[in-house]
Amino acid sequence: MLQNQFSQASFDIVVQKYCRYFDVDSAEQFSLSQWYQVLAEGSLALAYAIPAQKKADTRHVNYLSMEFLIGRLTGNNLMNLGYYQQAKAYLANYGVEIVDVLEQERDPALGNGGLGRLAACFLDSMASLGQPATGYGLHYQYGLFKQAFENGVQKESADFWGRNDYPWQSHNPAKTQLVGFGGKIQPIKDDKYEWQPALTIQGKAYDLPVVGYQNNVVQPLRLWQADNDQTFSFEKFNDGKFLLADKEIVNAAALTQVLYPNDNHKAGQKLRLMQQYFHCACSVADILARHLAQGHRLQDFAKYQVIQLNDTHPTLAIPELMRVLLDDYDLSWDQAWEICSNTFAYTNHTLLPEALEQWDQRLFKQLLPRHFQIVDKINRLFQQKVRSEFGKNPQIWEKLAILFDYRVRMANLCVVTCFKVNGVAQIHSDLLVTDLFPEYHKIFPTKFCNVTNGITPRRWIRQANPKLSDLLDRTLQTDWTKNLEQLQGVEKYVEDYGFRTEYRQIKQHNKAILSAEIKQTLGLSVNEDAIFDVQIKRFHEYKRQHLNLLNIIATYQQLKDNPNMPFTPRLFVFSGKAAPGYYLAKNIIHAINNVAQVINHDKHMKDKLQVAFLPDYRVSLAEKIIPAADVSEQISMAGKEASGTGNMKLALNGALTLGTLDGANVEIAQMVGAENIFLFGHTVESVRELLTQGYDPKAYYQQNPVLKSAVDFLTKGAVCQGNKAMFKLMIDSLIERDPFLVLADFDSYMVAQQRIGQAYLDREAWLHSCILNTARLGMFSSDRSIRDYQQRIWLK
Ligand code: 8GP
Repeated sequence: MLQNQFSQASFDIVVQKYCRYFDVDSAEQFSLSQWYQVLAEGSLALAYAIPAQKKADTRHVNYLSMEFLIGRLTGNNLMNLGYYQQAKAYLANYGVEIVDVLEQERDPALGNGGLGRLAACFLDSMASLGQPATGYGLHYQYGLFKQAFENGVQKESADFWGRNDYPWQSHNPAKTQLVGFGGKIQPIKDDKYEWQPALTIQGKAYDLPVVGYQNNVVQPLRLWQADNDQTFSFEKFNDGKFLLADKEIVNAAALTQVLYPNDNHKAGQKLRLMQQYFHCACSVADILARHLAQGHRLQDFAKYQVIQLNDTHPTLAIPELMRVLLDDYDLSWDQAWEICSNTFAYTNHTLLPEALEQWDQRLFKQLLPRHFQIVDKINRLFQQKVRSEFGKNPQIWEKLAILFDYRVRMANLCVVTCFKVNGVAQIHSDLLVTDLFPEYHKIFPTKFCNVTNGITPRRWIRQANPKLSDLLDRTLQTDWTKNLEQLQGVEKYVEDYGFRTEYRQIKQHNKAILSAEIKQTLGLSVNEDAIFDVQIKRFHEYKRQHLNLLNIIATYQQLKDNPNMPFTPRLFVFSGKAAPGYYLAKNIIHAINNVAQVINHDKHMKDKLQVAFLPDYRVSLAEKIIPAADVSEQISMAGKEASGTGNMKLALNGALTLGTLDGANVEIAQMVGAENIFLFGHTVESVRELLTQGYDPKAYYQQNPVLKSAVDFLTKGAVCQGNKAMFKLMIDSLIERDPFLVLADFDSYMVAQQRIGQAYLDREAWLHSCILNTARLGMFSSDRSIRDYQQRIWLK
């Protein structure tokens, strides 16, 4: 039962206020964006009208993440509050459509991709399940860059998302923290030191309400913003000479200005290390303060708090908690270690070596002298343990050391300290043990576990696909969003004429909405009866958007040579950003755009083959693309995609997966059954075999005329405007090295695409598969993931 009733009066007050602010006589004169402000502020008041939860006798989850890709909040929060319909009616009284108002909201792009969006889904699920939790992140002034295309080339511009005017945040002055950097350490006694930082920065808390799904739970996402501390001392600052060179550091606010635009890649800069420490220091202080304020004893910290590290980015929370316990609370090393090693748990999101963070030891020591000392001691104690397990074995120590070769390895610090380490899909968790951390597994056999990712059905079906939600409501007569496994109930209706007709119409309706978006953004009229084949994700070589592209080119060439060949019309939709410094990924984007130009301007291809690359991929755009997709491209090289979550969103909304046996595709295939998914390509095992035999991509290129001609297409004519070298970066990488086996999987991929073309012709069988995908994807709710975290990690 909801305790609060939707209050028209509270909205009336906000309307009055904004009539004054906007200098208008009545709300009839509000523009849509003004209505958005009113709606968001009114909804925020309703969220905070829900009383704070009483102190629970369970562990509080502190979810530390440098990224939270929360998406638009107003519609989602109104839905979770249970007031969406009332708010809609309220606006309708003024002749205003709520959907038009909600379109005014900008997405706060406070993350890069997978891991950031996962964090947002988890917050929603924790609140919806009543798991006491606080999300801790950073209040970036600029989110992930905005992407535009100039002559097909990605251009980045600053995403000034309106941090200061964002209606869903509130400055919480009670929670301000102070964070030190640099300086000196003074020994006091034994393991106790006094750290005298050279520079102190203020961390201000900005809270956003995370609203549980119709359960009267609201808990914070707390984002830290750096500011100059009033007690800033130039004398001390000058003392830390290394900081002097960095003028920008004097301006503390610079610390939370930018989000590093890297996905699956480490960003080794000093400012990034400072950001990480700032995030951790503020969060640890806040967690400790809350723990003590709730009347718990310090010794019981691990009993009442768990700190979940979303990848290694918040690893500094470990030495920070150690430092505070040792130096400020006077605990012994063993007491402090006991607490830390029972409080922290670590989630790994990638096996890619270039993404595993390591810091230069000198930089680390300069910025965080006391933390370095603590990490050094953890490392030395661990070395003793390794020796007792493996004897004195330098090769093994080289792999396991936290400090090695003047580097500080964050993943190793996490594995050594945390009581649990998890991967994000079964295959990934297995590879974590067999490939990345086998020796650790030997030392700590019970530490490793799997929690397969999930997505929140509130945003990814209920909000993104209202028509499908309505059909599911009427069919299942239960609120399936609370227990997504109930979607199994749909299986009964897979042959039901009425259900099938509606399901089909909904997909067609969603395709029409996406077509309108494509028309508006790109000026391209698409064939709404074509297969909508979608690849939406960050650009990375391992995700192999260029494999998709090569098939598009080959298909185009076949259609040119043989215009009457049987062919099921296709619309290929791409969306996604490349890191600004990742030139190869940007080259792939450029190539897709130029190929799209050629194909879309070829009148013989009209309604047959079209390519739409929608710029500036973000949560709100994903919400439009996903419900309209027929085919979901999940084509990474096996062993490289930790999980994927787009694969789950697309399959739930009735797209059939075209994928490799990688990440969560493996589990999706198990759930939907082999007949309802299109698998292709090398497996983890056969990748390994091929690479040990010695892989020669050039041989594939030379021996396969279809492939050769597709690659060569990129060096000829209109696509490269006569500049043969335009896509050299990509082509050389493919032919000379091909680290992700694009050429080796090309044939198998093309065959799978042809199978899809065939399968789509039998529209009844295709629909059958789509419905079964929706019915069988229930386990991929992030509610299930959170329950797994509770059982396997948090509640032990
Ligand atoms: C991503 C993985 O690539 C993806 O497979 C997975 O579904 C997702 O995490 C959530 O678990 N990894 C990242 O987003 C990542 O490593 N990002 C960091 C470098 C920023």
